Amino acid sequence: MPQPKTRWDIFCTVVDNFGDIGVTWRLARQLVAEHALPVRLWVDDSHAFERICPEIDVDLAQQWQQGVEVRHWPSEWVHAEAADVVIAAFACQLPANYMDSMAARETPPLWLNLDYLSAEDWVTGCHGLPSVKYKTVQKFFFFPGFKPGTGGLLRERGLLERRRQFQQDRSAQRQFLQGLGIDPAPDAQLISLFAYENTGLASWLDVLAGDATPTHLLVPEGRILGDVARWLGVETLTVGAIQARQTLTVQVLPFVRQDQYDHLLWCCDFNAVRGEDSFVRAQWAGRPMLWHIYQQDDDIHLDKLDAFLALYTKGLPPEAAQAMNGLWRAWNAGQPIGEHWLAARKHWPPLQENAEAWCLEQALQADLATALVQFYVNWI
Ligand code: TRH
Repeated sequence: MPQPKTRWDIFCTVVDNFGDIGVTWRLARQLVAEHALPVRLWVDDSHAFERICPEIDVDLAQQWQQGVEVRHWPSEWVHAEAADVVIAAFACQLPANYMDSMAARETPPLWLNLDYLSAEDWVTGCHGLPSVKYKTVQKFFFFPGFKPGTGGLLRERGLLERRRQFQQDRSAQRQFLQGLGIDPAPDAQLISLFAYENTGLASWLDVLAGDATPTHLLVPEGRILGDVARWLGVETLTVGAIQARQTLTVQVLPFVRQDQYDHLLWCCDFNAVRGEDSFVRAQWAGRPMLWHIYQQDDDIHLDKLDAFLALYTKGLPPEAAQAMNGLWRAWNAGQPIGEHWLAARKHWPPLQENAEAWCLEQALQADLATALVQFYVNWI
């Protein structure tokens, strides 16, 4: 293991939404809490950060949050001495002066590009390869992933034990939900819905509303709310709104801290998630899920979707795998998913077992923070 004083800098530009800051904030906290490393997290957009960490003072250039030194990444860079390990998240461009300060060090730092998560085969071959060089400083690719030979997934120590304990404790779940003002009917299925705009939503809500089993749908405020409001036939939906149609109750939730969001996922029977970080957290929840992938140019995200589906459904009986594939593909094409939902419901027990088995299989890999620390140890 490295010297305790090995200093780490993580750079994050918020491109859009919350995934960039969501991933880097989680990683920074884990490096501090579990590896006792001094970590600076440089973020260019404190307002996005504030949504998932309300303690952030958006006016401060420097502050400490949960042991992490949080630094505002200004457009006019001020000098900062380069750390021993430098992580550029999602290929963000480091300030030119900082790169010079990396090159000016007696021993060059380990410079890593923390890439996007993908289940595609090529990731294993590219993980850990050298990338560009700046003067004496070599950059390396670091790929998170689902297979041995990748950098793994972010997973805090003891996460699955905590999750299982919580899922076995009905009163803890009730208390948590009540804290968010959620009071579902005892026989209702709980579903969380965090997604981008999606024209396929209405057909799902139609089916849920007409179902014999009541559903309590929890929708954190965000991009899908417009589609929900349209289906409900209301002008707007704000935090706290509760609307019922037949057997479906829809409730709009505020954005909560990351660990609260985890607990929400752990409470739900089914989680619709998106992007990268909530997608991973739903896997650790061990419950059936639906992924709204982040759209990329030329539909290259569809290859990523298929690559993940192939891995995730490999342990399912063929009909259940087919139902899952149909549901996920239709959702990501913005097509009606009502029929696909009903098809998936027919295979609920295997889908539940698969969600837990997948989670356990993924937990066999080293977590991403530990893999990063190990990468550094091997490198020196
Ligand atoms: O917000 P996302 O769509 O993020 C991203 C970005 O678009 C990014 O540019 C892109 O590269 C990436 O997706 C693939 O979805 P994601 O990744 O799930 O991030 C959401 C974060 O917000 C995650 O850390 C969980 C957190 N969150 C909360 O903390 N509280 C909440 O209430 C909710 C709903 C989410």
